[in-house]
Amino acid sequence: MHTDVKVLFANLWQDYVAVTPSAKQVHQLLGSSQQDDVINDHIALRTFNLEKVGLEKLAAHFKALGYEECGEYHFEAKKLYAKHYEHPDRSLPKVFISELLLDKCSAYLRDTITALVEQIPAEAVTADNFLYSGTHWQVSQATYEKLLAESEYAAWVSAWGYRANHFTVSVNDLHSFDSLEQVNNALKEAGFLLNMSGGEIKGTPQVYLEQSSTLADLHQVQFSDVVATIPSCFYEFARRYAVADGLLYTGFVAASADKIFESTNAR
Ligand code: OOG
Ligand code: NI
Repeated sequence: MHTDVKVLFANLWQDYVAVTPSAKQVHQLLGSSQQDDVINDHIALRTFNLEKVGLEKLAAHFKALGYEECGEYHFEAKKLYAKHYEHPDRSLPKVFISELLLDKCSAYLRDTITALVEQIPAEAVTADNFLYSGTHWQVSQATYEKLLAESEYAAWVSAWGYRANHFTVSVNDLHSFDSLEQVNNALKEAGFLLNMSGGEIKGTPQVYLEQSSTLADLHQVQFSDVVATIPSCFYEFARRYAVADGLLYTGFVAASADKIFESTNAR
């Protein structure tokens, strides 16, 4: 496990930008002067509810660094379950971890994913680099396509493995933008495509959270048989509102998150 939380996020970021080149352009566009001006609200990770690599196994890396479990979320149609974690040091990004509930999926999907996960060496899961270690298996393009037909989420993890699925700009902390709408307009003018599922802005001030996201970059992936270009990772934008006690809401909104997942759908 990592001993330094800043090093963990730096490594997650480096791995993420390697397959999401647009993330650097997002920082150039929104940061007022340099990259450090963009503060991340949260990151998200994806996995399967298998004993070896379940949500809790990923969470253990963050808990060891002082993160605490704060909320849980259910996504019935997508067969997902998620929890979010916060650090006592509020300047650190929140962490959203989801898992696909394989017992609710087809025997084909369950068996295919179980066989992939069996190839991960047991010690890899607790190793320092697990959260940005990518795939530990080989998957063919045909298998990816077959998984995709049932679960976009399963297909994504089969292709990209363990890594940050997105980083999220904290719109509240941007100096040159006052609203999420302004941020979206700047992104669109710069040529970014936004995830329109559930509307360009998901959530409202009434649920204390507004979110938008880019459509995932299209990036080359090495399947066992061919190299192909598929959706990789995306950037999200979050604006939080104060709850009754004047502090910003720190949770997530399941109905909005349900649509954010679709940022990795095929264009
Ligand atoms: C997570 C989607 C949910 C949010 O901020 O609501 C989410 C994912 O796509 O893995 O990140
Ligand atoms: Ni998110």
